[in-house]
Amino acid sequence: MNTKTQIPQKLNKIEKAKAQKDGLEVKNELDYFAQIGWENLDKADLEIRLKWLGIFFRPVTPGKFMLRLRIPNGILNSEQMHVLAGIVQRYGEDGSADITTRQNIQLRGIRLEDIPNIFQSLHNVGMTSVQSGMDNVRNITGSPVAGIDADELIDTRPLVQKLQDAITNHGQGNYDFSNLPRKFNIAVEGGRDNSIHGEINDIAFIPAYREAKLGFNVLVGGYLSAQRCAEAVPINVWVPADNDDVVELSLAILRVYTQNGLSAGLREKRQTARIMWLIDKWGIEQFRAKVEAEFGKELLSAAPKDEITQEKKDHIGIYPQKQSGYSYFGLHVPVGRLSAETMFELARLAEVYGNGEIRLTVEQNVILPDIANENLDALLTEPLLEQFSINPSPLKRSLISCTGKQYCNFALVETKQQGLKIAQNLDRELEIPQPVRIHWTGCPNSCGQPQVADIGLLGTKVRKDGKMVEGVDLYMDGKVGKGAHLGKLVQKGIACEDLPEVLRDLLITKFAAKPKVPESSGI
Ligand code: SRM
Ligand code: SF4
Repeated sequence: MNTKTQIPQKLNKIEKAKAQKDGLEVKNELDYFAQIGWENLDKADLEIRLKWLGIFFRPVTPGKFMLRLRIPNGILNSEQMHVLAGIVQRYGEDGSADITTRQNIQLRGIRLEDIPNIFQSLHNVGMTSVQSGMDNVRNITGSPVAGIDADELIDTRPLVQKLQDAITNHGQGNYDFSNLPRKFNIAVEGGRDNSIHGEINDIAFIPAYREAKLGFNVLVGGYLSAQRCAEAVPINVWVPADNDDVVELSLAILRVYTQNGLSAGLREKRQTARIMWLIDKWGIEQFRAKVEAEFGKELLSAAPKDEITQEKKDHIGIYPQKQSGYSYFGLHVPVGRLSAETMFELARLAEVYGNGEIRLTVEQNVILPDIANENLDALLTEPLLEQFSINPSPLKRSLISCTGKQYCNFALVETKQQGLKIAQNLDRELEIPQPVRIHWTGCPNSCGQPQVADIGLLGTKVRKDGKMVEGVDLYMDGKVGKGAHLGKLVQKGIACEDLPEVLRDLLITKFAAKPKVPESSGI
């Protein structure tokens, strides 16, 4: 085939690579890749297409790949966690894992030659990493306490699973949805606290009653990026929760996005390719009409109000479930970092005390559900709870961080360790009466969502004393839960070395923190 004459020149580099060979094609070449070694792979296969299988070449640690899974609704079982722990364990010091801001897990240290075996072991326990990166629908988030929350309106678990199955062809890969103009995020909320950050998803399903029937109002187009951050907007659609309309509507939106990507110019510039740009171009009415035509039946107008009535919960601590006699434990995992050891331990605790289930939150933490109340005291004595506390200090508790410089080549600053250290020190120095959500992100891509934070820190470079040093831009006043809205940039270019001082002042002046009184010397 003479690709040069068939691939439109105006396509961006990624689009050209996709037009030459769909990302999913590398699925059939993994044994061959394992044989020839990563150094001998075609550059586009290595750096672009492997991401269709969730395999990320890391220029910071060449040869040691990151594997991004899919954990629908953030729920996995102990057997699956065991398998993931075993995978990273074999890489010794290189092996670790992160809970992500999309209720998901990424594994580190992976060697390409092991991928065929790893994929087999994931398949054996019903897991997949397919279509978790690049121009695909990313891990689909749902209420972390689905099915156990007494205030729940809709159990999101079956809906999220059905969505994932339809979009990924039950984890096998689905060419119908493997060539979107850009990444795509879907979130399904079933509770009252907007636990999934509906406002920053390309599609968000938000619980709402229409004529006394329970279903979802639908928001579209929310996203964060270096170019622009946009809150999701209502599309004036309501779908019931008790049939397949959530899935069918999502697929219709994805088809409209995919099919019009070229004609609407989305495939020319990566920076203006998210679905919000299509909505802007057409206007929400025309966008809705196109989606309705693709959906194939009349779309109902949105319910007058939604049911998000609560402040966002972080789920850390012990909470009664709607099942009488049972509680869930929310464990704080500092900046989401897991080791093989802690993963094995989580699996064991879930088996011994719960029903084997482990849940993840977008705050990068873990929930162990279904703990019989008579076992609460015993679980409290487990050594893992010293590391993954149910009652962490206030700033540490609400700290979120993207990957940062340790593994990400986009990063302008180290995030996780620095964020943790500063939070711990300020927790020691200050009495902080209310939770303050600090989000760190290593570059303007905003994976650590600084715009949803009380205090958002976005990595940058700063000139200080004639030298370029690591710094951050400061965002403030992001609101989550009920009435969510994005925060604003309030100060540019704070050198990281000055940050503890700046944060201390902010906490005192804006969040009513007070310096702790030093303990009396007893003299
Ligand atoms: Fe992200 C790219 C990590 C959530 C916006 N993101 C990347 C890459 C793949 C860049 C790269 O190749 O190195 C990062 C991988 C680093 C690594 O080794 O871990 C990366 N993003 C992450 C994670 C792991 C951050 C975390 O520590 O939790 C999150 C993985 C989620 C998942 O499980 O799928 C992650 N990324 C997000 C979010 C938050 C969210 O979804 O709520 C956003 C903003 C929301 C959004 O997408 O609208 C986000 N990531 C981006 C962007 C900017 C997208 C854009 O439209 O411009 C990029 C760059 C890109 O796509 O070109 C990016
Ligand atoms: Fe990497 Fe930037 Fe995303 Fe952090 S925000 S993970 S530094 S791309």
